[in-house]
Parts: sequence; structure tokens; C-alpha cells
Amino acid sequence: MKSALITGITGQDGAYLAKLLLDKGYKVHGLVARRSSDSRWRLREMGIEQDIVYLDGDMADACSVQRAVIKSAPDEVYNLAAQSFVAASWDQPVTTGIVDGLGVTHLLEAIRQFSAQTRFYQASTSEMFGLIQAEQQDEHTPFYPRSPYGVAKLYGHWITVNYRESYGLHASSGILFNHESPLRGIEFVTRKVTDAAARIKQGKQQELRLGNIDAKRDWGFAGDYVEAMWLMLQQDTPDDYVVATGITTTVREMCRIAFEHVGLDYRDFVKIDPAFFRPAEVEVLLGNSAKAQRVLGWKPRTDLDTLIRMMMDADMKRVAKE
Ligand code: NAP
Ligand code: F7E
Repeated sequence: MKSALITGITGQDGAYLAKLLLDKGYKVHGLVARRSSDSRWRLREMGIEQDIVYLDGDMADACSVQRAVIKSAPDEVYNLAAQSFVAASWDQPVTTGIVDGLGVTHLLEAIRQFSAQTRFYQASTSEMFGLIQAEQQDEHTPFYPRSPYGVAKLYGHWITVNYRESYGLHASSGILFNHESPLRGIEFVTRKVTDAAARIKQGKQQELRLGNIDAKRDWGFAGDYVEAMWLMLQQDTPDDYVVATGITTTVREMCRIAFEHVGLDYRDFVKIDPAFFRPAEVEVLLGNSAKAQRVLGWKPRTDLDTLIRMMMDADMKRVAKE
């Protein structure tokens, strides 16, 4: 039985990845940071809460990360833990830098010292492209991060490349573009919109306040994207891969799809609020995942319309029960 350690197991991707690995017969360990309220709801929704071995720890605390690596004796480590909300990274730039940046070194050092055969996945991000330097971004596109989050993740990305090149670790980085699901955090724009459309439809909310709805994102489904993570660690050679759909859509269009699904016109309810604009914006992202498709045999299976409908259906049911 293979052993895996997932940091960030309580997050959106953690839940989908844990399910995928359990289905493949892995023993799954999860590094979980102490919180005063319940953080395992996604694992419960997936029906896998009882199937995971939980290890206490925080990415900011090198000792706890080291202990988790030693205890889980992992064949594979997936580093998904992060302060992942871009907007919050301007409010908490130092925490974001420690957790999303230095935290990666805590984990890589523990692997290097105690478990050098372990394969490592780093959750890199399209936010590293930020102010885009090419119309469609791939593994060769220069980076230009636009937020403390993007800057911290760029450190995490390069320290992963560096440990691979310095110590020969099997360390890979997935440069993932936005991916969503019914388990997406409510603060991210897709869930904010589907939750609000469901509430408005059911008379529980009157309007939806958004920021820059002209921003464009390359949105895919989290369930498809965790397969790419796993595939990267099954290769003989570690490498970096862009994971994206190759289609970019405005927030405005995404709102139209969501509201239309419940028979509403978003223009009647969406209000633009300067409070949701960012100090520096990533206006457009569009990924080229040709390498992942060629080498890993991966491809996105869920289009945006299907994804938003899936999220809308889940939110309609949840809001109705409240
Ligand atoms: P998410 O839902 O925000 O989950 C983040 C996870 O990190 C949660 O389990 C959270 O724990 C944990 N965490 C936060 N701070 C921690 C700390 N100090 N120590 C230990 N754990 C900590 O994020 P996601 O959408 O699943 O994304 C997974 C990873 O992929 C993240 O690294 C993100 O930056 C990256 N990424 C995401 C996307 C995307 O579109 N989703 C795209 C590219 C890259 P709590 O539940 O206790 O808060
Ligand atoms: O914003 C615009 C906002 O917060 C998308 C994270 O998973 O993907 C995610 O980062 C766009 C931005 O995601 C609102 O300005 C307009 O242009 O859903 P988001 P994100 O910032 O793209 C990347 C790949 C990651 O790595 C991150 O971890 O939508 N927008 N109005 C809004 N966004 C939010 N959240 N709320 C609004 O009211």
C-alpha cells in the first residue's frame, strides 16, 4: 500500500485529491493546522473523513512539518497548503509569504533529510504569470506576479525547481490555472456568484456586489485537475506542467451563465463595488496545457457551462436547506 501525505487536505483540492488517492488504494495522511472551528466539512461531504490519518501541523512550523513527514513515511507528498485567497494576501503579506513561500522549504528540507526517495508535488499557480508576458501562457512564459500571493508562490515554485536540481529530488510543480467546484471557498468569485444567484432565486438575498467583472480567467474543474497532480508524480522524471483548459472567459460571462441557469438576468442584480477591486489586478489568464496533454496524457473533461451548472445545483440545494 502506497503512503501519501497531503498538506492542505481540508481545502477544495485536498478533498478531491484525498478521494482520488483513497480510490487508488493509498493510505492517506493529512497535515491539518489547529483551528477553533470545524475545518473538515469538505472531507465529510466527500464521505472520506474517517478514512484519513490526521497529523497536526502548520506550514509555518518547520518542526511539525518534519514530524509529519517522518510519521507518514510517504511515497508521495502533495503540498497544497496555502493562504490561497489572492485578495487577502495584501492584508496578510507576511503570513502569506511564510506559509506559501517559506513553508515549501520546510517541507522540502524535511524530505531531503529524512525521506529523499519521496516524490513531491508543489501547488504552483497561474497567478505567477500575473501581468502576462505572452497571450497564452505555458511552461516557458516569463513570470510577473501581481500580488503578495503570486510573489510567495513564485518563491515556492523556484525552491521546488532548486531542490530538484540541487539534490536530485523527484519534485514537480503543477502550474494550475483557476479550478472550481461545489467545494470552492465562498470568497472566490465563482462560488460567490453561484451562492448569491441561489439566494436571490430563493428570496434570501437582493443583490450581488462584485469588483472587476471584466477580468478573464481560464476556469476548469478541480476534480479534473487533481488527476494531473497524481499523474505528475507517476512519471519517471520530475518536471513542471501547466494545467489549464485553453479557454478564457470574463467574470461577467460567468455571472450570465450562473444566473441564467436559475432563470434570472444577472444585470438586474449585480452591482459594481470598488471595495472588491484589488490594488493590482491580473486582467487576463489563458493557459496552454499542451505539454501536460502530451506527456501526462491529461486533458480537461469539464467545460465551464457544465461546471457552473454543477455548482449552481449544489448551491440551490444547500440554500434551500438553510
Ligand atoms: P484552499 O481551499 O484555500 O485550501 C487551502 C488549504 O491550506 C486548507 O486546507 C487550509 O487549511 C490549508 N492551510 C492554510 N494555511 C495553512 C497553514 N499555515 N498550515 C497548514 N495548512 C494550511 O485552496 P485550494 O483551492 O484547495 O488550492 C490548493 C492549493 O493549490 C493551494 O496551494 C493554492 O494556492 C493552489 N492553487 C489553487 C488554484 C485554484 O484555482 N484552486 C490554482 C492554482 C494553485 P484550513 O482549511 O484549516 O484553512
Ligand atoms: O478572482 C475578480 C477578481 O478570487 C477571480 C485562487 O484559487 O486562482 C484563484 O485566484 C477574478 C479576479 O480567484 C470579485 O478581481 C471580481 O480577477 O475567484 P478569484 P483568483 O484571484 O484568480 C488562482 C489560480 C490561485 O492560485 C488562487 O489561489 O475575479 N473579481 N469581483 C472578484 N473576485 C472575488 N474573489 N470577489 C469579487 O467580488
